Amino acid sequence: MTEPSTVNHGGDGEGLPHAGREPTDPPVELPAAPDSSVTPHAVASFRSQLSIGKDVVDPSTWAGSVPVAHGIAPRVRVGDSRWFNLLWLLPIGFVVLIVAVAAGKGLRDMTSVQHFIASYPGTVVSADAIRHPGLPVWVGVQHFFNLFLLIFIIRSGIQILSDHPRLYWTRHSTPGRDWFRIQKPVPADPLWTAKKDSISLPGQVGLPGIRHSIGLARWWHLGVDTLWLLNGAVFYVLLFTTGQWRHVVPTSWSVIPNAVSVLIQYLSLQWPVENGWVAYNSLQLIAYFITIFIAAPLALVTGLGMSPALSTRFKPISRLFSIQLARSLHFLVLVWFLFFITIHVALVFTTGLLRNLNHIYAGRDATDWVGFAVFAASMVVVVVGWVAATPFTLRHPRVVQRVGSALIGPLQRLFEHLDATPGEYGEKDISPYFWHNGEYPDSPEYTALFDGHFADYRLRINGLVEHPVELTLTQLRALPHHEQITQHFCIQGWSGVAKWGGVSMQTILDLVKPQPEAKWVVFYSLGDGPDAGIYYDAHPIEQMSNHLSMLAYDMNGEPLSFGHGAPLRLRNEIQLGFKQVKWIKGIEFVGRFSEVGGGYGGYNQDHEFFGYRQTI
Ligand SMILES: Nc1nc2c(c(=O)[nH]1)N[C@H]1C(S)=C(S)[C@@H](COP(=O)(O)O)O[C@H]1N2
Ligand SMILES: [Mo]
Repeated sequence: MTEPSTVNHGGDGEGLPHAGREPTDPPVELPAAPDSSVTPHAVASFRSQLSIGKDVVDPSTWAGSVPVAHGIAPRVRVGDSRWFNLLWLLPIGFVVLIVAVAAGKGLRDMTSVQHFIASYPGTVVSADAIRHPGLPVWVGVQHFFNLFLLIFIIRSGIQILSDHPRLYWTRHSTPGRDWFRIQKPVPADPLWTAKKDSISLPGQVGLPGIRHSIGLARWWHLGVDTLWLLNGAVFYVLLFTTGQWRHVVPTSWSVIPNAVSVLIQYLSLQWPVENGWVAYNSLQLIAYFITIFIAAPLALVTGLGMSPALSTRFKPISRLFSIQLARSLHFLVLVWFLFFITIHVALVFTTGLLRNLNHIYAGRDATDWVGFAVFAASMVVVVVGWVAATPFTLRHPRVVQRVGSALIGPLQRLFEHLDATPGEYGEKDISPYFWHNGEYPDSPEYTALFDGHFADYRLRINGLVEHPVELTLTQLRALPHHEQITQHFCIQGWSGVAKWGGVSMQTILDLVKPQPEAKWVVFYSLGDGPDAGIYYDAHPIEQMSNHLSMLAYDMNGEPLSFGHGAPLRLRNEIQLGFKQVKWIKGIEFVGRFSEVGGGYGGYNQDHEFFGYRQTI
């Protein structure tokens, strides 16, 4: 294992200059900082309670030895509380197919339909297509990268879904209001957590399969996404600069009757004569067009629609296009891709395999085995990549974490500079149900504080500050009150709106006066993480002066409950839920977080390979 204190994970001590208070903000009347007994020793005592994570994943001890938990067959809600098991679609689909074939054959016998097929044979062949037939080799290369990258995107996407195996239409993730689930109904236990709700997947289906491995799955998903989008961008550019777009963009409305004609021909089992080298049949053309120009961009847009930073900054958009709508649509894009891939592969194999493979893999119109040979070689790469991905991830999770972070990190860093203005959500938007998450504190220290109604609670703030302080809850409540109604985005996928009351982090900054060297603010919890060592998380100091960064002691007008973090928790609304440390006991200002804990910027970063910037 690497010695954490010597590792520099990206030099994040060199953060951005500390953004101070905005000159337009009204001055805050602060009581003098109370006399403090906080010593550098107190700081060290927090750090010594952290535990560094491991550098390999052992599925049997993973995430606090979370046991394997299986999901259930996918179900869709019909009406208020009836659930339709989607496995029924297999027999139903089979019957529908037989009926459709019978109908196709019946139609084919009708003279009017025969006339229709004669006038719309199925393919629109333009003069231009005849002049420029064929597929250049770059299409084949990009097609390969596209399919290779999609394997990891799809597998890790399913893994991410299995971490909160339910979908909703509104931002409220209310149990029973899910429209889709691959998990049993939510149990009645009021302290049931989203982590307990997560399910395991077979290691060769999910990536990496084990339960609650979302940190690693997200690096695969977001990291490979950047490569996939790059490949797609190159594809778009080449498509339009070479004229190849004519192969995949319908240019006349006659594609519609032609597509209907193709469908009838397929269903009647007398298939159309294909010449994909010149032009695809209209049904195929429409399917390619939807995949390239609708589904792929929608995958990006719906993906970004789940970002806390973007949603919090662009609230009017996210009001309508909520995280859960985005997430549901993102899932439907996956369904389209799976449907497309199945039909596409089936038809490639049944409509002249060798010729089709020569077209796409060898850029030539022939019926020999050349294209097949290239295809077979590329499939070896695909199979090796597929089989190796999970074992590699479990053996080298830090590599996955670093490479993923290198690929998507710059974009996440960019979104960190979005401050969000308060407002937009009102009392009526508050969610009827707000999931619990994380590991509850059970130490004697916490229990004693809780039993004493937190009379003995002290928030210690120290590190690189001019005025280290120790604050009681009464003193915290005496500070200027800040309230915000905001949406919480858990990394696992659920969301909820709540009203938080407490102290703005700007007030805390004004009170303790960070030294110029302070770049990161570390929040320590009274609770442990699932393995060992206390839960903590580091935030860039400039985000602490954002409008929606605060310490909350109230939730929805009541003192914070045990489950939601009593007596004090963090809110930094441009970041995901796991960064909102609950049951806070201390705040330390540091120059770089590589010296804290395992050195990756938080408990989940050290132990479960999350990233320290999680704006998406
Ligand atoms: N101390 C501590 N804070 C924590 C966690 C935890 O396990 N321990 N879980 C985090 C996660 S993953 C989420 S989504 C939110 C959940 O907050 P809630 O239970 O109030 O919904 O708390 C965060 N803060
Ligand atoms: Mo979370």
